[in-house]
Amino acid sequence: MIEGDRLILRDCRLLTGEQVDIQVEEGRIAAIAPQLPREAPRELNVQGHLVSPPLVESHIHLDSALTAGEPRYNQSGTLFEGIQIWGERKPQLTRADVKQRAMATLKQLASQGVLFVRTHVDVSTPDLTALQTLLEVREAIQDCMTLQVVAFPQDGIYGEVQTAELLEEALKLGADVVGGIPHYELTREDGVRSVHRIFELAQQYERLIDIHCDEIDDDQSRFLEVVAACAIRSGLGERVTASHTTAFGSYNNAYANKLMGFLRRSQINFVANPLINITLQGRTDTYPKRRGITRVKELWQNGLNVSLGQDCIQDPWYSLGTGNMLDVAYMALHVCQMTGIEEINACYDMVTTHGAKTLQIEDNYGLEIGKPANLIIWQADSKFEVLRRRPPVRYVMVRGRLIAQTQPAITTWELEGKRLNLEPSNH
Ligand code: 17E
Ligand code: FE2
Repeated sequence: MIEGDRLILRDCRLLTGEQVDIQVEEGRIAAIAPQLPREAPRELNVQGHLVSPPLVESHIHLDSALTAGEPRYNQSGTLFEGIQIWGERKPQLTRADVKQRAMATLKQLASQGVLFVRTHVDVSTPDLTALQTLLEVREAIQDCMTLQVVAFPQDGIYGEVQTAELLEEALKLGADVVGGIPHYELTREDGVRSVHRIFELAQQYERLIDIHCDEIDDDQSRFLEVVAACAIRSGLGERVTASHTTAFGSYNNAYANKLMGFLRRSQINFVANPLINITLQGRTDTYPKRRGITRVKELWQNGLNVSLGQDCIQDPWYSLGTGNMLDVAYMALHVCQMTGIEEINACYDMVTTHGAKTLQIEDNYGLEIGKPANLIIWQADSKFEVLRRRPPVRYVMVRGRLIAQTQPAITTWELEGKRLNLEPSNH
């Protein structure tokens, strides 16, 4: 175990390709330069591997994680059956249950290099058990991970009488972000009203906004324009995030092109969740079948900030998931056809720096002098190679402390009696 006070990481490869040493003092990055003089008591030889800022999970639901099959599995594979099953599981939530599953999921994430997480937590409940638990978890893990809690009314702000109040109560209790789900409000008018209410609350309590927006294949689901308009008028801009926005993939191009201009003006962030939405969406299509993902490539080409999330790990919406952000980036790369080299590199950015921008944590994120020494090390030499091979994260470091390491798999061959040991980096 390497202690946090003083340390030099030797022979690091940065994402820019530069070869440098990195000096850590009292948990912060003190110097980045080629061949720093030997003066730290401890050294870690990185052997030319890639040193990156940590992965960022910008959209997950920790309250429902690890509940797949409880009380039953999702047979239709739709968002709506998922909401129904979750509605059956919700009455069984206790603090101990939520805490155990959230901590287990966070540990999965941290061991794979994710140190910054934004979780949505359902507040459409009779009480705020899950929300209060996640706020406690946020404090309990703060020395290791940064957790942002979104107060998320899964059944709509106006679906039941008490939810609007519970949403506000969640903010009073300390939720970091106001959430919403306008496409699931009972009427279009309620959806519009819910977006206005979310902006009102965000301004009153000085919180960020992250709305589940237009997560449906309906080309008439158009709450994104309402979110953009509110972001422009309020000036909240980059403090606002639109999650999912899968209907954007179904809009006609005439409307989509007009909207893109408004989105550029708004400067809001986008989160796509390709693993989930490639399975949830398109369920009412026969063939041709839609891909159920927002216009990630075009948003990125228009200079808008797009990050990626897992959304689910083993829950009523998605029974798979291992906490690996590279699975998410890899799926995005394929489904959005981002196969050009710059596009592949951008998919890596979407689970790192772009996620940090969505979370508005850039002041504490990145490999820069003075910032906390939070970093991960890949046995690979470029973003491209990380995504092509998807190796495990070799080292995870928090404020100069090594908190997790994973040994690479070694393949052993037996060929005509000779043993060959192949380095996994040769694959
Ligand atoms: N709730 C929702 O509205 N949409 C989702 N994709 C999940 C939960 C996972
Ligand atoms: Fe979600």
